[in-house]
Amino acid sequence: MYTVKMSQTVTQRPWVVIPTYNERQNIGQLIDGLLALPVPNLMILVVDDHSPDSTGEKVQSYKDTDRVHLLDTGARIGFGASYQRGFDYAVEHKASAIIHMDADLSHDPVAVPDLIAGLADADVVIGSRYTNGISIVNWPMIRLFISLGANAYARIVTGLTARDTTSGFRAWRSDALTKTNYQAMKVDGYGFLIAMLFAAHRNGSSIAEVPIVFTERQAGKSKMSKRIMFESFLLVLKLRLNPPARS
Ligand SMILES: Nc1nc2c(ncn2[C@@H]2O[C@H](COP(=O)(O)OP(=O)(O)OP(=O)(O)O)[C@@H](O)[C@H]2O)c(=O)[nH]1
Ligand SMILES: [Mg+2]
Repeated sequence: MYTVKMSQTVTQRPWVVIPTYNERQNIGQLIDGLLALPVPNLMILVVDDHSPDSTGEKVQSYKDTDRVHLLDTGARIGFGASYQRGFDYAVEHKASAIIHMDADLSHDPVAVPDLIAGLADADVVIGSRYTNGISIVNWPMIRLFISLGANAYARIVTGLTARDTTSGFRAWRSDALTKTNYQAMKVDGYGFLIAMLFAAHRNGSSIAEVPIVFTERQAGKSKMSKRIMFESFLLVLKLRLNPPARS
């Protein structure tokens, strides 16, 4: 049973951080879904890499609600660097918890309260595609094999026990997030997500998983490249050989 005091502290000021590049077709539906949640104090930060499709302008159309913030990075700084900027922003705004998720509606906002509730018992909660069998809608078989293989590889090499080490849908207690020293990580894409989880594991943060249903994007284009996948493969080896110092 959750202790009321603990969950109240964490739920006081949660921020959702969403990196975007050309997500104009998706971002409105995502923001609407988040604003409709029974979490009235949930704050939303979109970190947009100055998308040419004017994703930023779409976010700005929500300026009447002070719950939606836009951080325009001014150029394509990348997924990992956008998260670094976004986390800094949320921490500066005294976030009690930080949730991060993709903009392409693969991550259903309806799961956000479950992730936040999980923080009563854990420092990090992963929205996991692989804790309840396999909960993925509309993925080609090859994509599933690559994801399962990447997860098995990351677990074996790093010693992480989570089933879904590359999920981009997670909730963090602010102190656990800060303790990862995420600013120092110089990796992009899935590698950034694995590095953060590994740092949390090394710091002794408790990591839990709650099942989510992941749905393949319907609109817009994927930005994750083979280069990013290869970099992530190398990063996992580097983490094993040269782990970050414990804090
Ligand atoms: N700010 C910023 N966001 C990015 C960048 N690349 C990807 N994103 C965002 O990161 C999230 C995940 O990217 P996706 O392209 O959906 O990657 P993915 O989910 O691994 O791949 P798919 O399943 O094929 O869509 C989305 O919200 C993207 O808009 C980038 O260079 N900068
Ligand atoms: Mg996606």
